Parts: sequence; C-alpha cells; structure tokens
Amino acid sequence: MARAKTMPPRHRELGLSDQQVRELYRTMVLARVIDERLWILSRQGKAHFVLTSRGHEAAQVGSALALRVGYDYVFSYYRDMALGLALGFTPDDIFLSVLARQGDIMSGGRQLPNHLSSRRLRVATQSSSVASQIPHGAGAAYAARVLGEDFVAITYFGDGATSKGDFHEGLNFAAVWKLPAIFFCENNGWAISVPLDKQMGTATVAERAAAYGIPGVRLDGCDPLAVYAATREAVERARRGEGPTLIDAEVVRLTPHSSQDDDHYRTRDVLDEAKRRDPIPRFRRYLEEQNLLDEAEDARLWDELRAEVIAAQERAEAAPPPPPEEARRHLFAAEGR
Ligand SMILES: Cc1ncc(C[n+]2csc(CCOP(=O)(O)OP(=O)(O)O)c2C)c(N)n1
Repeated sequence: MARAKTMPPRHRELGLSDQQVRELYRTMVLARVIDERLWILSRQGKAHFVLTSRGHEAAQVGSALALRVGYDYVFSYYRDMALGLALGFTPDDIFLSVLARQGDIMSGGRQLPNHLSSRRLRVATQSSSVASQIPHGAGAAYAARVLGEDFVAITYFGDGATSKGDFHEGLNFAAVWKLPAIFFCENNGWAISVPLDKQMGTATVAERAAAYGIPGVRLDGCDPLAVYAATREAVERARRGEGPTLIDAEVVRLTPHSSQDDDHYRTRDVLDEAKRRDPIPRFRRYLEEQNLLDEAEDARLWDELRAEVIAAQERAEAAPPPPPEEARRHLFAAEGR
C-alpha cells in the first residue's frame, strides 16, 4: 500500500538516519561485489571452495544493525559473509580466508571460507556441521545469565538446520532458562537440493517456536528494514530478561548452494522468482524514492567498491601461505596456541 506523503519514511520511523540506511545499502553492495569475485576465483581454480550470501544480504546486514557489535555474541554459519562485513570484517579478511593465506584472522588458513571468527568482535568460530552452532549460542546466552551481564547471543542458521537435533536442544534449553538468545533462521527454502516441504511437517519455520513456548516471527528477509525492526525487538526482549525469540527471515538463494553445486534441481521458474525478490535492487529503489540515491551515485558506488574489492583480492593473492611447519598449530594442544 502506498504511504501517505505526510508520513515519515520507514527508516526514520525506526529511528535510523539517512546515513545509516545509505551505509546499510553500501554493505549489501560490498558483499555482492565480493560474492561476484569469489565465484570468479572459484572458476579460475584459485579458491578451492566458495559459499556466498547472495540473496541473504538484507537479512544479514539488517539484523547486524540491531546488535551492539563487539559486546553481543554472534554465532554465524558459512553463508554469513555480508553479516561479517556488517560486523566489521574487511574485504581483506574475507579474501585472506578464502585463499587460505597466512594473514587469515579467522583461522590462519585452516577453515573453510566464511567461517567467521574474531575474539575482538565476539564472533565465535564454527564447525561446518550444520546446526552445531545453535547449542553454542544457547550456551553463550547462559553465560550472560551466569556473569550477570546484559549481552545477547544471536545464532544464525539456515532452514535445513532446523531439522537437526541441535536446533531442538538449543531452543529448548534457551526457552526453559529464558536466556537472552536470538535464533535467526535465514530461510531460503532449500537445504542444498532439499526443499522446505521435504524437511519439515510444519508450513513455516516460525511455527516451530510454539513447541518451546517462545515467539516465532516470520518476516520478509529481503527487506532490511523489516529485519532490523524484528531483530531489534528480539534483542530488547532478550536484554529485558524475557527470553529467546525465533526469527524466520524468508530470503532467497540466488546462487547454487556452493561452488560444488549446479542448481540442476531448481526449475527456471523457481530461479526467476528468487531473482525477482533480490534484496539489492529492491532496497536501491527504496533509497531512490527517498531521494537518498540516484542512478549516477549508484553506478559510482559499484565502481568504487569493485576497485576496492579487486585491490583486496590482489593483496590476498600476494600474501604468503601459512608456513608448512605450523600446519598442526591450533589443531592439537601440544602444538602451542
Ligand atoms: C550435520 C551435517 N549434515 C550435512 C551437511 C552437508 N550440508 C552442508 S550445507 C547443507 C544444507 C544446509 O541447508 P540450510 O541449513 O538450509 O542452509 P543454506 O545452505 O540453505 O543457507 C548440508 C546438508 C553438513 N555440513 N553437516
């Protein structure tokens, strides 16, 4: 429905400044530009494996805006590159990690790509095992209770992860103890080739929350402002001691699952519909309607970010690999810390 001319723009109603929404868009575009480069690196045989956030940017960047970065704990999953950028990881961090170079702050070149990790940003490292981060997130929220601090723990995962036992254990534990936890499902409707209706008996992820006695909020995850609003509410609720929230953010996966997948199981219609919901052109239109961006500025932004990203890629390609004699470091206690 069209909004009356006298009504303030949606972002102002949410207390966000023009500068903040411009920044939000910039981060979404930065993620998209890195994403494009990563697929090229994969096809060139330079990146061994690539997983990206294309189509998930609004959910990731919009939710990050509701957090106290470096204070709240974040448990992410392999699709969260745009989230990482919103939290303060740089393009250099991403490329050093994907190319497994010595300077990789995530793991010194040992983890799969987009396995974010930073003690400073309170982003916990992760296992590639789907859903294993969910009990970790519940545990960190329990730590807030034990320490008497008011940080929250937000845990990100896909819809496929909600079919795992870890999901049940994490949500159940957090609900029983009314912990300051937010469980954020980036629901793109697919667990690799398995569609949602073959993963669960419920129609939505959100309604699973009823089984734990916590709120389940379903929303359009391609709208960063809707995501921000819902996450902020969940964070406030958690800080007030009222317990966890499950957010079911409906997003789109605009690429195959990973560089090792070819999407052969999705029809042209499904892919076209996903493209139609692409969060980036949509948020650009919003900014244009608000006179916060015009076509020339947008073109400049993409050019500027593409140059920035290519420079980061080149720096990472020039960086040395981890020294072979340190291969076991961080993997075995006896090898030092
Ligand atoms: C325990 C476990 N089983 C299987 C896999 C293989 N696997 C990797 S990603 C994935 C799909 C997960 O889908 P979803 O949680 O919906 O996240 P999405 O990739 O769609 O964002 C699977 C089955 C795994 N990593 N861990």
